[in-house]
Order: sequence, then C-alpha cells, then structure tokens
Amino acid sequence: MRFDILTLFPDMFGGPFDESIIRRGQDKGLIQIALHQIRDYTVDRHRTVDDAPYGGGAGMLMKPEPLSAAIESVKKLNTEAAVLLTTPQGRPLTQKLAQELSLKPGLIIICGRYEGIDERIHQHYVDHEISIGDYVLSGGELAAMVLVDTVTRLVPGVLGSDESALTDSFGDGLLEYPQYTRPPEFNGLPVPAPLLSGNHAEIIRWRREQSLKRTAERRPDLLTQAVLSDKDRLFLKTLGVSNVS
Ligand code: 6GU
Repeated sequence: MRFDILTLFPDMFGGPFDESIIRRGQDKGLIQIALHQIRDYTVDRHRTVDDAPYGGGAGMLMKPEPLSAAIESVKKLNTEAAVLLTTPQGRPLTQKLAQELSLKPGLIIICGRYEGIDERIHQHYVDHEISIGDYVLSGGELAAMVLVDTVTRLVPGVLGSDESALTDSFGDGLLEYPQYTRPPEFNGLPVPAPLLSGNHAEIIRWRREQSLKRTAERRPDLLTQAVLSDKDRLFLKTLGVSNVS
C-alpha cells in the first residue's frame, strides 16, 4: 500500500511514522509513505496557500490552485489511489471503513488546514471525506496519522501472527476482554480464577463473556451491530441486555 500525504506540515509526521509498526511496515516494503509539502506547488513569490472566503467570515481557506497542482502531481506517482480528505465534516472513521480503505490500491490523503478548503477541490478530486471523531483538531495531520496507522495494521504481513488484527477490539464488533500477566496477586487483586485453571474451554468462555459484559456496559451501541451467537444472546440476557443484533 502506497500512501501519499499532502500537508503544510510534513515535519509533524516524523515521530509516528518512524517507530513501531508503521516503521516495520515500511522496512518490510509492505507500505510506502511519501510526504508532500503543498506549499511547494505554489507559483507566486510569497508561496501563498490560503485566502479569505468569498462572502466573508472568520478564518482563511486553502486556495484551490496549489492543492490541485499537488494532487495532479501525486496522482502520477500513485496512479490507482483513492483520494481522501481529512475533515470534521467527513464520514466517521470506523474499523469497517479502515478495512475498506486497506483494499484500495493506494491512498492519497489531503490534510485540511485553516477553516477548510475550497469546495471545488472536494468536487473535483476527493473520493472520501473522513473524520476521526466528534471533536475539533487544529488540522487534518493528526487525523491522517490515525488513518495511516489503522489502515497499515490491516495490510497483510504487517502485523506478526501474535499481533493478529483479528482478535483486536472491533474485529467482531466487541470490545476486548481484560488481560492479566504475572504476578497472580497484585495490590491485593487476584487474577480471575478461570485464567489460572488451565482449562482452555473455560478460558475461552470467560473471555467471551467478559467481552460481552464490557461492551454492554461501555458501548451498548456496538451490540446492535456485533456478530453474536445464540449463546452470546443468552449470556447477555442474564445481564439484562436484550437490545442486540
Ligand atoms: Cl479529520 N480534521 C480536523 N481538523 N478535526 C477533526 C478531524 C479531522 N476529525 C475529527 N476532528
């Protein structure tokens, strides 16, 4: 998967992209990331990337011409890529959307800044507008990093077998069960008995029930979409939960 990122702040990406799983994905040749400074596509002496909105109002917009030139240029490097724009007006990023995006031949990500970008860029170039949550960021760069991280984890071969994305929260639409390591008692709190039982079937059942219980308590909205068995529904019923898939 090739990512091309169009931004006014390429230096923001150094830390996150140079460590851990994203670093390893690049080192293994499974993902490529290229950062592009939008300002490099200006043609005026002041390298102007923003301008005031027609109709007035606070803040500045990103001008269309540098963005257009940047997108046209980057499309030649990532020919089949989908074009994404990070914006609080976008479709909420979910694991399902990340899975869809991980199947694209490549991704071009435009990081919105200022109060937004000229609408004609959306119309002409953007395939998907994506938001990472209902809160305001100073710009789309952090959102782009989140996007690259979550998609990279889904590219085959990036995660080792013991990090499999399948058991992560949201893989089956449920939150993860609680985990424990040694010692068997810490600050007076014991490790739950089923985990020490050595009984594999009992461990599997306990974990499933904990996932269901946590999801019911913390994110009941997820239960209407989760992949549930009859046994899961019976267990949820003992918790007094019936509004499920
Ligand atoms: Cl993608 N951009 C900005 N500026 N703020 C956000 C966002 C994106 N997603 C949530 N808040």
